[in-house]
Amino acid sequence: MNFEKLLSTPHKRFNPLLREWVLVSPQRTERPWQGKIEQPPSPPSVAYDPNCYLCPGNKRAGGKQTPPYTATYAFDNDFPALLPEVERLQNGQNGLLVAQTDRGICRVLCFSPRHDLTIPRMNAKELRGVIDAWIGQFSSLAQIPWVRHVQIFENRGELMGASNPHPHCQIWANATLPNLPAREDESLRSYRAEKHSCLLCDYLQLELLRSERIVCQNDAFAVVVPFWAVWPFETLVLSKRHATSLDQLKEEERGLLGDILRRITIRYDNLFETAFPYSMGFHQRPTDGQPHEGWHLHAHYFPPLLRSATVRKFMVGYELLASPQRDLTPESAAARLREMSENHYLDRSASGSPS
Ligand code: H2U
Ligand code: ZN
Repeated sequence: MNFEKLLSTPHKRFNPLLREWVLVSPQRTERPWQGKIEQPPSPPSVAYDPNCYLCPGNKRAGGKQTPPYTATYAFDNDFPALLPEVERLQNGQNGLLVAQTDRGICRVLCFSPRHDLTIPRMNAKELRGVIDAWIGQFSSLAQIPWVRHVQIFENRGELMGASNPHPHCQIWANATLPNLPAREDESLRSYRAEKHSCLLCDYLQLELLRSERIVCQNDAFAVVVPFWAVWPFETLVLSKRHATSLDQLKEEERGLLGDILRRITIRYDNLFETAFPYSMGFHQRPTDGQPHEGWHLHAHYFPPLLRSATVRKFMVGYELLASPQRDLTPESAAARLREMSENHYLDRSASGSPS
């Protein structure tokens, strides 16, 4: 295929993980914008906020007390979406009114006691603390016999619906495989059955060879704007070694995961010199007791911003009714992110050079 020509011609790209198409319209990037302008987010400037539910020593919204924690802090969500004990109910009238109860555990993990310390501004030790907490949460939840899936995710910024500016993520564990991991599971399994290799290992090799969509990498991880990206600056973080879940990462790889997450989030913040909003999360093997050797650990970043800190992409119209669509090509997005500095803009001196 002539990939060069794709960069100026409307076309569809196939997402092999979700087995769906995205429409790419590169000829449309100059389209004028007279629509919604968002307020740029103002990053929290205080290390401790007496009114924050998640700061150490404060009272939470539900009335519980947050202890004076000094590193990471995980607690059961005071307003959980799922409950561990529910009556088993199932309904399937005519295959049309289908419902069933699901049980689950929802937790919140504060990344640090500091109200203003986001992932891109953490040092290696602080990042390692977050990664160890993720691994600890994943491992302990995975051991619960009825837990079949553990989802770790971070909503960063008001634009993504985060309800609190204190850096944190959520962890939802439940008894059934949710929609998107289930679709990825099917794709990874059928690729393995057909080709006797791993879809994401093979994909990463192609991307490393071509390099046009690689944003950054280290010895253990690579960040790529996927060929089939939907969001303007969407990225995929892939482990270079075939590991099925975070708990399989070796000592050195855990440090390198912190390094790669810091580097991609600094690039994101630098892109529009703002606390770049996103939803991110890890996809890992199901936790039903089977080995799931075909699974390949990865993280998705889905940021909504399009052309500045104040203009976002809306998933509306054609996207809601027909198919996802993008104007900026994944290759241009990768090039933009690649040219960003890995010194955070807030750490630069007034002269503009890194401090
Ligand atoms: P988000 O910012 O991603 O919405 O996550 C914050 C979560 O923290 C949210 O699910 C919980 C909310 O229910 N929370 C508590 O459990 N206790 C509180 O005191 C505040 C927020
Ligand atoms: Zn706080």
